[in-house]
Amino acid sequence: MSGDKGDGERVLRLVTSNEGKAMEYAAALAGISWKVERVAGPYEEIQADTLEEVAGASARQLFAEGSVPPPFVLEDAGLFIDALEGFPGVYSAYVFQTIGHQGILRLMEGIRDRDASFESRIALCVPGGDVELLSGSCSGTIPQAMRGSGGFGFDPVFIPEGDYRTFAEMSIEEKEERSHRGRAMAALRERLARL
Ligand code: ITT
Repeated sequence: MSGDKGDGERVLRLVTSNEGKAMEYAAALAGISWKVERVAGPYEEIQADTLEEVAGASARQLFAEGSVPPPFVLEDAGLFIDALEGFPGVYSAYVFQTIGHQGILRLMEGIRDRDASFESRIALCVPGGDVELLSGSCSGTIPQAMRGSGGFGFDPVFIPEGDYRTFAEMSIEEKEERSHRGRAMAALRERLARL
């Protein structure tokens, strides 16, 4: 049976090129009855207008290629800034690689509305090839300057609602309790318990 190593332990593959993301999955999925195995090779991210389309289409493509046996998960996430009409959104990876968090702060110079949200869409490909989507989101604000050295990506420029610290100033557990990914991973844990 796919996902069963033969000794009763079930294996979920996590496909990501992002080390920080992989660490968050390892922390959140420790202690469940699944062994999480990272597949570090990049997959071809399908271009689309929404995170769910990107995640869903990428997972279906990966299943069709047959290189990663299901069950596996991949995730598309992004930062959506209200005053920038949702930018960088689905372009977050590209924007992070090009202008980085300094670029985001520059774009936000002089803008009073600092509201933003982080969104996560996990695509779970189950044995047989069906793809299911699990979501998580986190509202917050963009600070005036970057703060903190933890986490990854845009973490130094995002303060979750109800807190005063950026994600980069939190421990991995504190970020998980509040974050888009933490919420999507909680839904994933529930789903895996029924798989
Ligand atoms: P994979 O697709 O290989 O998993 P990626 O880095 O491209 O890795 P995403 O497309 O999901 O991951 O994320 C797009 C960008 O959004 C990513 O480069 C980060 O800069 C940013 N991002 C996503 N989740 C984040 C988080 O929890 N904290 C900070 N930045 C995040």
